[in-house]
Amino acid sequence: MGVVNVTPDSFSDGGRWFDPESAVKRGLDLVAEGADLVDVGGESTRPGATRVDEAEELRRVLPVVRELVDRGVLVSVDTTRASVAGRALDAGARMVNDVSGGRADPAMVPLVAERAVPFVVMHWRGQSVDMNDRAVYADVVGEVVGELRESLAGAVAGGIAPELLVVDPGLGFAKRAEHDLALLAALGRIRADLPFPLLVAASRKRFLGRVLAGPDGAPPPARERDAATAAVSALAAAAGAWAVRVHEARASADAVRVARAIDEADRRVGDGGEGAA
Ligand code: PMM
Repeated sequence: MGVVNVTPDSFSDGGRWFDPESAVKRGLDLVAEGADLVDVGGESTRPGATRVDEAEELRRVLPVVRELVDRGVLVSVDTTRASVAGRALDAGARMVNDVSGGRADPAMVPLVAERAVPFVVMHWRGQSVDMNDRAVYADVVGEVVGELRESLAGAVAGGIAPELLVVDPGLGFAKRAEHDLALLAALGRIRADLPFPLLVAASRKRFLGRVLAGPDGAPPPARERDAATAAVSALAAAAGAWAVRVHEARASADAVRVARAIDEADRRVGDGGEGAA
């Protein structure tokens, strides 16, 4: 899943694809680099970000969704607003990626249920403006799994077919670096406890900056975290993730293909085929 943020202020690529033409070009480039799906968002969820209003979010997202769909791209819309999701689906988007997992807008689950499209349910503890204050856990994996289970149950109770749900641990959302790393270490357990396709969105996030920091403790800028992102993509794919959400697609697409080839080789060995003797 390639990311196109049509925002002036995303932490990772803020402002680069803010006009519709460059956003569309970016989406097409991501597909050419190996993305199967392009996620279009018009509201920054960077820690501390304040909300954009609905009209502005629509103004940013709709022309980009429409044009990418016209060019044959499979598009998801990254929004917590049911109204924006609905209009993006009308424009041809095929999936809703809601970082709040249906918690921000009570109209979201009914909308997705009615439209019967895939729905990404991310772990979320509240709006970005003060989410860092909520990064408090005694057992991060257990609490994230438990809270996701509630969101997933809410989605099913609201009429979304379970087979349309995708689950995402929400790296960086009300989480510190050690929380993100613990969640990545537990992808196998998360998959076992929440048997839905798993989306992992580590791309360029703060915890990677922390891991890559030099001796002075200074993290590299977001755009210098793509090799580390591809490393996470390989690990996530090896752990059975359904998709990785990334700002640069080529290295992650390759990483995913290598992980798949290794998995297939492993299955052949397990079947008593090649190498079993
Ligand atoms: N992270 C961002 C935005 N949307 N969607 C999902 N499903 N999971 C995420 O972790 C996620 C997201 C953060 O901002 P970015 O677009 O710059 O990565």
